[in-house]
This record gives sequence, C-alpha cells and structure tokens, in this order.
Amino acid sequence: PPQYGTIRGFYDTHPTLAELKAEVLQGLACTPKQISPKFFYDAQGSRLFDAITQLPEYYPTRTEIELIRHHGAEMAQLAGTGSVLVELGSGSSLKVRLLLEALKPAAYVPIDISRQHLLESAESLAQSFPDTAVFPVCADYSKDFHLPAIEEDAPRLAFFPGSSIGNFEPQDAMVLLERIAKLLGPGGGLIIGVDLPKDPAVLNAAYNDAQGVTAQFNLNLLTRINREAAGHFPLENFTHHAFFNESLSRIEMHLTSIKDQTIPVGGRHFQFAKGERIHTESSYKYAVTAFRDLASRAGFHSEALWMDAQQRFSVHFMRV
Ligand code: AVJ
Repeated sequence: PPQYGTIRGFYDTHPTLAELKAEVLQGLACTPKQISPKFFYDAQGSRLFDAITQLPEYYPTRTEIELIRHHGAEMAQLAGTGSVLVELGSGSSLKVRLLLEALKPAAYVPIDISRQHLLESAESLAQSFPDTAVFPVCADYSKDFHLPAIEEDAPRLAFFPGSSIGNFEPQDAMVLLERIAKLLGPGGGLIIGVDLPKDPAVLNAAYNDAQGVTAQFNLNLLTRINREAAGHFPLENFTHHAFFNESLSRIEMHLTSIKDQTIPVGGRHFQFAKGERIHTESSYKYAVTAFRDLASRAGFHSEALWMDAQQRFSVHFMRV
C-alpha cells in the first residue's frame, strides 16, 4: 500500500548525457550559435534560479506569488476540486503550495527536468500534504512526455507558472499549448503565468541584476557543458549579455566571446570570433490579447485573468 506523506513512485525520463551532448553540439554548429535554456537547470543552475527569484530586480516570481495568494480561491473555484493537477516546470513547487489547500486535488504530478531538485521538492510537498498523492515525473516537457496512469477519470488541471511559456518561440509555444490541451481533454483547465511587456528599463534590470546572479546562472551553462559534454570553455572568456528586444517583445540572453578563440567540445572544435554570441534564452513577454490569440489557436478559451496593479505580470485561467 502507498505510504502517506511520501511520493508514489517516480517516472524518470531525464534527458541522457548523450542527448544533452547531441543537442549542445547541434546548437553550437548553428549560425548564430544557440543552446536551449532547458539546459540551465542542473543542480547548481536550479539553485541559482531559486536565488534569482529572490533578487530585488526580478519581479516576476514575487508578483505571481502575490497574484496566487490574493486570487487562489477564485482560481480553485474555477478549477473545481478532485482533479489531477499537472505542473509543468515545478521547480521547488513553492507556488503550487498556495493552491493545494483550496484545490484539494486527487493527485499532483510535478514535471521537471531537474531530477534531484524535483525529487526533493516532491518529497517535501508530499509530507506537507499527506492527503494528496504525489507522482513526480522527471521529463523534458518541450518533447513528448507521458503521464503515469492515475485517476484516469478525474478532470485534469494544468498549472504552468513563471512565464516559462515565454521561453518558447511563439510557434513552439502554440504547439506546446496544443499538446497540453490534448493532455487535459475537453473541459480541462489551465492556470498559466505570463509576463507582460513593460518599460524596458524594468525588464533589463530584471535580467541584469546588480549582484550578478543572472550572469552566474547564464555562465553555469558553460560549466555544465564542460562537465557533461566534454567542453573546454574558459568561463573568463565569456560574458553575460541580456537585453529587451522591443520589436520581438522578448528578453534575449547571450554568452559573448570576449576574443577570437577555438573551443573544443565533445571532440569537436568550435570557432568563436571576438563579440560572437551563443543565444541561451529568449523570454517572450505577451500582452493579454496577444497571449489569448496564441492560446486560442491551440484550442483554449480564456475564462479569467488576474494582473497586479502595476500590470507587470498576468495569470490566465483558460479552458479547452
Ligand atoms: C522563469 C524560466 C521563464 O525567463 O524569466 C530568469 C528564467 N532567466 N532569469 C525567465 C530566467 C533569467 C525565466 N523563466
């Protein structure tokens, strides 16, 4: 029999070293060079991201938490109780704690790419909510993933906070939302956090914090590639660059080579010109109507919207 207060099994489809290596090599061979932001989240990257969420300049996390604190009861009302709650990119599972009391889901399925971080958060959450069956799934949700077969007839609810949808190119975001809609089925609900376009100074500060934690987070990608994909990046030869691209309504993060250099990675050699960049992250910012249009193309209609007084961040309730 399942033990209460602990996780109920663990579905591990963490990307393998070979997959990481292949994707990294492929990205470095592109022009311009690019590496997916999903690779930020090794153990150290997950810790650095948690540190980012505490920074004075990084408004998204605290703004979204306030929205959930103030409107969580309404969100739960729309969602209904007894559902299977699936969270994409659950990280430390801190935000979902604010919803669980009111939601009383039959089961909670946190999905994350960061294995150790996921397991620790899932265990801790299971202890706090002994009546909720917790089934962690380690997976790359940007690819096809499968859910454990639990409570097959319970309605499903997806929770996708943090504006992580903004890390996808709009077309890919639409495809991911379509997959979520399929996973939920007709009538299924989605609570999704979406960062809003705003004063570029506020956006630029959020991704260029004074303490340099975001720079460390970005550079940690090279440390990880050195360790896991036989890379030889000298960290001191690359710098963090982040800026708001207004015409595309996205923050871009890059790692910029400070000089001409050749870097061996996984047995291959990559040439970098001085000033050449690796594009490591895009973070799209969607106005309310722009996001509704995108989601409606994926089969969702909008049922509710919450924003803070300064209109920095939005949380949508959508239904298939
Ligand atoms: C919360 C993963 C979407 O784009 O704001 C924070 C990650 N990158 N600082 C974001 C991030 C740099 C983040 N996501």
